[in-house]
Amino acid sequence: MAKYTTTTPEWAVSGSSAVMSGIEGIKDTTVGNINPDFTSGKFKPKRRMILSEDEFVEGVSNGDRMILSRAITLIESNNPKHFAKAQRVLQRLLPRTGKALRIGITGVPGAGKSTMIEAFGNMLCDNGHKIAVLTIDPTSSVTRGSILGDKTRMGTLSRRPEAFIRPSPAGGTLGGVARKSRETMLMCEAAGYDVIIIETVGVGQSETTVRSMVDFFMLVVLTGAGDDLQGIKKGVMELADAIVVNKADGDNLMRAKVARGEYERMLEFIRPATEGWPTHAYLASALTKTGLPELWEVIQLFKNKTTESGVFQKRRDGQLLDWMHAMIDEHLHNLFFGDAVITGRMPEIKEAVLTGVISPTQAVAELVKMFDVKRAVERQVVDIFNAH
Ligand SMILES: Nc1nc2c(ncn2[C@@H]2O[C@H](COP(=O)(O)OP(=O)(O)OP(=O)(O)O)[C@@H](O)[C@H]2O)c(=O)[nH]1
Ligand SMILES: [Mg+2]
Repeated sequence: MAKYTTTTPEWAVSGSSAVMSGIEGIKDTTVGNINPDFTSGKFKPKRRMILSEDEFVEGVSNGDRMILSRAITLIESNNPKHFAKAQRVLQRLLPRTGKALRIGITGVPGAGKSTMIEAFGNMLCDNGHKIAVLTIDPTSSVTRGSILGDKTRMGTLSRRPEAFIRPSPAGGTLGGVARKSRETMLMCEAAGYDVIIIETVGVGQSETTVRSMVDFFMLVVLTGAGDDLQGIKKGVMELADAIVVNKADGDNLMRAKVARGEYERMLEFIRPATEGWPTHAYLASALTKTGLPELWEVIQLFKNKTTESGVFQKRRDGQLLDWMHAMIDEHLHNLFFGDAVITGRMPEIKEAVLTGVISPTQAVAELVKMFDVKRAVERQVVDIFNAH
């Protein structure tokens, strides 16, 4: 055991605080005072800097959490080289994906989503499942904060070997975040996680994005009649397969029951999000863990019913094609607006539209023509170059 000793340096004013000695045996690693274990080769850093494509594929397939983490980092990287490598790895892992149940959770900040995921996740792990928890928060540019926040809120879950928690990728457009999260989800599936939970705070468009990635989507709400209910956007209720009135515990239980009834009445006027599955409101408490086994039963029933009717697979197929279309849209958008000819001519064209010289329709036609011509010329140049 290292022993602390305290001394008072000679320059210190008498009576001032003492200085604690270092811990014996530990040296800092600033230049000139390198831990001898490093130089003697006794201590080797565990992580190799670069993993090969094969190592990624093998590591993820074997459920190696460290390699899975690094594969996700590769997916999140904005470096084109990393992008290409991540895509090759993902391509090879695709046959191992698609087997998990994908659950989305949304709700206002403080509704208790993270606490619920922690309780729910622990329950599922106890039942032999492997859970991956992802968060999507396109508004947050400081993900470090949310990592810490969620890891403490999901403290017990994050320490379990059967659970893997990964916060939202940093910054970027919602489109970029969506691609990264989708591919992260696939990586987790390839690593053997059989339940994927995606949390998003219900702001802006992120809940629509999560809905487009998951099989089952639930909205976590709080009690409070009248005014509070008005605050929930009807649009979000239309996306939900279940509404969970959380914090149905203690003094709040009665109010939660009332709120549940009100949600049930509202749901009568809303078209269910999933064909053949009536959306209902349920009571739960992430704190006392009541209602959670019942919620899992509801999700299982949903899965069985929609699998039988074919709606489950139909939704997944639709999601894949929508994803492809969204990426085509984004790609073409970037190609067009990033084109030097277009950016060069844009101010002039905008001015012409604003002064009524040309109509917006004409403006589009001209811009697209310029774009086409430029690309045709570029192709010709490449052909001529290749011919010589
Ligand atoms: N009484 C009670 N309190 C709860 C329950 N679930 C969560 N809380 C409390 O509500 C607060 C917010 O919970 P979080 O799980 O962080 O909520 P969240 O929806 O993830 O919040 P954001 O991630 O900020 O959007 C915490 O102080 C929790 O302790 C519950 O079932 N009952
Ligand atoms: Mg949270």
